[in-house]
Amino acid sequence: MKLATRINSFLPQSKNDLNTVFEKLNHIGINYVDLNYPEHIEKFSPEDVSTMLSENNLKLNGLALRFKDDYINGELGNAEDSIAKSAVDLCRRAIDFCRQANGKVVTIWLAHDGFDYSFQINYEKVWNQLKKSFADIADYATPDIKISIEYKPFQPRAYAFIDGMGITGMMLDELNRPNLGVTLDYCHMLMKHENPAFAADIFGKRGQLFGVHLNDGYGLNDDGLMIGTATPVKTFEFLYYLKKNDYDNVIYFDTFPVIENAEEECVQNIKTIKEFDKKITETGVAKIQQIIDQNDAIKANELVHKLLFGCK
Ligand SMILES: [Mn+2]
Repeated sequence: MKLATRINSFLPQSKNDLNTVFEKLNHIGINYVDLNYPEHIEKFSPEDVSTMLSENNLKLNGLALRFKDDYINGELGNAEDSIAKSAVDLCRRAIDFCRQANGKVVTIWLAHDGFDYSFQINYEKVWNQLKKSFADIADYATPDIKISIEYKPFQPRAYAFIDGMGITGMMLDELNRPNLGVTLDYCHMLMKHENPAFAADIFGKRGQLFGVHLNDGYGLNDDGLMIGTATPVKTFEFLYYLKKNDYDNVIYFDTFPVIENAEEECVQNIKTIKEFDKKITETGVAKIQQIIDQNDAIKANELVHKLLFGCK
């Protein structure tokens, strides 16, 4: 399994030293890393990052854009042309850095493209602006870097623009770039009242699933709980579709241990995903599919009994 975890959960408990974080990750069995751009790499060159990672038996999965300060009223879709342009430039610099540091994916979560009030934005204008920007960014990243859109329905904005699987799918469809895909964040999907497995099947089947952020929550908030703790049945179904669709990219634990020790919390996530995976493998993808194909709620619940309680 290709596993990564949230660096910002480790930094405060590691004297804010990236190398100490990498040592800890290697020690507990994490093999991939996603870094925030520019936040995590400000002091480092791409070569520094490559060296630090390889010394700790880690590989760079990629970079995740973090837009701050100037971007609070929108990034790619900002109404000010100069700010929108600088957001695209930041993405281009992230692509350059990612390529030089041997990463594969640049993840874009548009935290501030959205709105808080009625009559606040021109939806069609923002849509066209985002489309043009994503096309530019994906073409700049061609052929070796993937661009992955991470959607979230709200927070920090009351309404995000790229808020769910539907509009993300529209964007991918209209742009039709082979290196443009999606990162599914499990908690974000629960916030949108999506069933995570649904998007995992649709995007997974189309070869558009470039990243997975696994965590758990209660749906009202981006809780970032340990995986499989709040909605284990949905987690089973989600992981089933990853396996069914031969998902071979990184699974990133996007969890927020604050009270907990970050290493212990991550070890628990690793243990949990291995247990889920073992149970799905033992039950069998073909067998599970056979049950789904019967479209029968009672049979589906029998499958849940089997997965959770080990019933025959
Ligand atoms: Mn995430």
